Amino acid sequence: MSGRWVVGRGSWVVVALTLAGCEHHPDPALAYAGVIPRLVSAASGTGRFTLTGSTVVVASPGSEAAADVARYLAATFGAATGFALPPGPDSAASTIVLALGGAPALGNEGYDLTVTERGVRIEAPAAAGLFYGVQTLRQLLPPAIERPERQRARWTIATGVIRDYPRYAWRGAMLDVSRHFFGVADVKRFIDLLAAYKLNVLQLHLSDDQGWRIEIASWPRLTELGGLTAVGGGPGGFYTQAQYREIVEYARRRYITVIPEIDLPGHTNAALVAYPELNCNGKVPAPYTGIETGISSLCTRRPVVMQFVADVIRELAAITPGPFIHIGGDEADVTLPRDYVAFIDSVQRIVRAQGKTMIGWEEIASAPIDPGTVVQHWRSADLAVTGASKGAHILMSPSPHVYLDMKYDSATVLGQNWAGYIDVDTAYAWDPVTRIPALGADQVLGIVAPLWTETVSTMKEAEYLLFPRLAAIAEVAWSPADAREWNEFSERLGRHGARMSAMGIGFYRSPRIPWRDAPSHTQPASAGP
Ligand code: TNX
Repeated sequence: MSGRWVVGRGSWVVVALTLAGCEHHPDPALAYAGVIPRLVSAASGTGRFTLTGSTVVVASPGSEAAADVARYLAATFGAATGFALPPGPDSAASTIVLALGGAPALGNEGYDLTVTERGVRIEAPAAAGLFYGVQTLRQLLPPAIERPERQRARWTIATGVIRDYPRYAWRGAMLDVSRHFFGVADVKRFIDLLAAYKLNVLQLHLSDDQGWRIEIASWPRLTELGGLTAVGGGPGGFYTQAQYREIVEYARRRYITVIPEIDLPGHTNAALVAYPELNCNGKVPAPYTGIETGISSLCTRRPVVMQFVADVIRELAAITPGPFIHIGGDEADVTLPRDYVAFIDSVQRIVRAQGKTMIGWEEIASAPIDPGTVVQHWRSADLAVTGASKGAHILMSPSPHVYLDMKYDSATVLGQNWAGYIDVDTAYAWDPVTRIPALGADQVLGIVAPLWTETVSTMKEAEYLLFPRLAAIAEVAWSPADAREWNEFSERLGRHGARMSAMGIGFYRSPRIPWRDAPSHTQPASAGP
């Protein structure tokens, strides 16, 4: 194949310079250099493959998982192309092959993708790699592939070769459905957005002072009463366990693990409203619809509280196929430190008894946590280091870089600013390993970018805060550290704007990015707390 390697910084600059002004008829070969998160290696040739109504999808025989990725592909590409992309034989004239096998070194999520004039071949040791190959293929096609209705377009891809695999196994985002509630359809949309950028973890913040969002059959008033409220006095809401399972299954098909988070022992006003016996004074507190934190605590020494925690975690574990339960643990400002430590120790036993591994915000590092516990860093390097010294694995959610509820700049209507303003360069130009020098590279599990929703009440608003920062963070999590460079990324993101628009994302048009498409949206007005 006559190819041009587009890896290595020098050649990326050449690609970027060639691009100016060609957004209407992009050269398909340049698509290889445009993929976000950046590919580990890619070379494009001069040939062309065009997807047509007679293209068939060939999945590895005997693999239900590969067949499911094939169905996902057909559904994802079917809307804009109008093609059925049905299963078909290898001998067909135009094929997309999804083959299990190939280089074991690619790992659980890596893949090789080859485009010839006859078709596309994605080869991966595991089905997740096939899925990520499909996500890359999406971005090799014109942006119109993202539109929900049939397009008049030629679906042409340049011939080429890609080898790609992630840096981190844990690439996540968190959605706070407690401060404002987001229904099942919104969460599915959120999941689809994560999948498009090869993220694989969705942390759902299911309870807080302002609302309890998951049905717990043994404590029904949690949702009957605790689910009624939201920040600013909005309507609240909750998921039944059946709805929650539906979310988990939707995520599973997209290789995303859902991690349920119940915030304990602070952030519990909604639970106290429902069950005042969990409160030390036994009184029913007023429902809380403000945005302060550190205002509530379970009465950790009461036996009924441990019964409550055991029931909640048992029911949660039963609807959680993944190995992790997140127990919050942050900002327990009105819990006595010695009660807090004893409480976290007890909660850990309960989680362990359900066969799950406990995750908590970095504050749990002050308790006697098991080796292998996951500690989520958000503001204190010292706590992260303490956690690591106890054998915990550290998840990086450093608030000055990845808090998606921070404003982009002082003019941003939505969001808060206690951790600073976070424009795209701040979300991009940091590294999980050098962020806390005292941590060893092998102690860092990956990244989770949280979207707290005190100031966010619709998906449109959420997407404005998510994008383009989430695309930048996905690259920090996926792409090799030495392949990342801000100027090159800013050019690539500038060309990616048309694709985000086609995806229906009303993203923030950061002045730091040379956008190549015409603006088609403005900042959403704030719902306000
Ligand atoms: C701090 S980050 C919190 C959340 C708030 C967020 C707002 C963390 C572990 N706790 O309760 O929603 O700030 O930015």
